[in-house]
Amino acid sequence: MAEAVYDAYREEVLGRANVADTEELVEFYKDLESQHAGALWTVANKIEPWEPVTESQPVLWQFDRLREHVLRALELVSPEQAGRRVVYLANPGRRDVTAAVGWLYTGLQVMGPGELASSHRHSASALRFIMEGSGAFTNVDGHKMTLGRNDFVLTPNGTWHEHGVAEDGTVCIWQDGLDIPLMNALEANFYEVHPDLQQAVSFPIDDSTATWGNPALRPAGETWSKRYSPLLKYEWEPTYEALLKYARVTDGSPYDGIHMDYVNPFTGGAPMQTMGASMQLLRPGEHTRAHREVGSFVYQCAKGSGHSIIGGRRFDWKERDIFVVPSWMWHEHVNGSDSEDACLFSFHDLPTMRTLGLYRAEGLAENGGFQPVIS
Ligand code: GTQ
Repeated sequence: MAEAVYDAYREEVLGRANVADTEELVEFYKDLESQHAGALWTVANKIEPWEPVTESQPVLWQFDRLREHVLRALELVSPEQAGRRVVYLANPGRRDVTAAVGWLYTGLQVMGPGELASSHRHSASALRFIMEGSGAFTNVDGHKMTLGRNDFVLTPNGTWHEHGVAEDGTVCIWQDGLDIPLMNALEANFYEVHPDLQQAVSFPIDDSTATWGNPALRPAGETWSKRYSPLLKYEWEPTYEALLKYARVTDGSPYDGIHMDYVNPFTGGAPMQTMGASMQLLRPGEHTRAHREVGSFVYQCAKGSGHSIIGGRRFDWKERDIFVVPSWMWHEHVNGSDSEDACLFSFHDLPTMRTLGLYRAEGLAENGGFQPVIS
């Protein structure tokens, strides 16, 4: 049955709104409108869809096309002028908000040697994934961290944070991920500038990773009561090593290959309340099966190359490219190389979905689990 015919059938047979316009009804709708009111049955099917409907489109941003524009921002504005010198990624289906997908924001931040951005805090939670350059650092509530390639870093909501690059460093670019659109949708977003512009460094450099970032070892007697992870920086080398070790003993997920979540080491749960992140390894030639999930995903290729089929469309990616998967959209990943592994970093809003009891996932049953490719 064609989809439109099936929808009409479901509406009639399954008791969805199905009221034809008459002159009298149109008059009635106008009268209601003048009272800032409306008849539910005119909008019911739209506001209560059978399943999640996304306005976001699957999109891929090629880094080698964006990079020159990001570097141009370095010449055009200072961090003092801009606050944060960032080129954000805008989903073409979401002109109403600054969102990359769903209620998630992402952008590419660039800073040069000796530059400093002032300290602030906000209701939005933030994370970073380091793309290139050396000497970058961030200070989160007095915990100063050095940032290396493919490191994953947290800036939980409510924490003071600022970024910079050491005098002897190079131009650095990293990806920012924030739940700004979600905070604004909830009308819950506050923003504050630190009174000192630069906060003090109150702990030894990289103390959070030294304390909490050791595999399966928890510092004896240390406790933690905040709602986010005490580990603020997850370094690339141990992450990649963990994936390689796990790959030796598992077939992995049929949908995601060798797939590991960044967790709060104190609870084993999500690192922040609203957003989580993962790193996955696709073995040479691996082609995962299609599945879909309630939740929005922003991916960055951290290593290798391949393609993903998202909503029936093919997106080819290589290192540093960024792409998004909207909620409840079929997606599958392919490592295009026969000899090299490929790694995809991703962040998502699954902690929000899980907290609210909304998370669901399903695998594609038809066609051996692979989508027909439209384009
Ligand atoms: O570094 O705090 O890309 O507040 C957008 C908003 C980065 C940040 C962004 C922000 C930040």
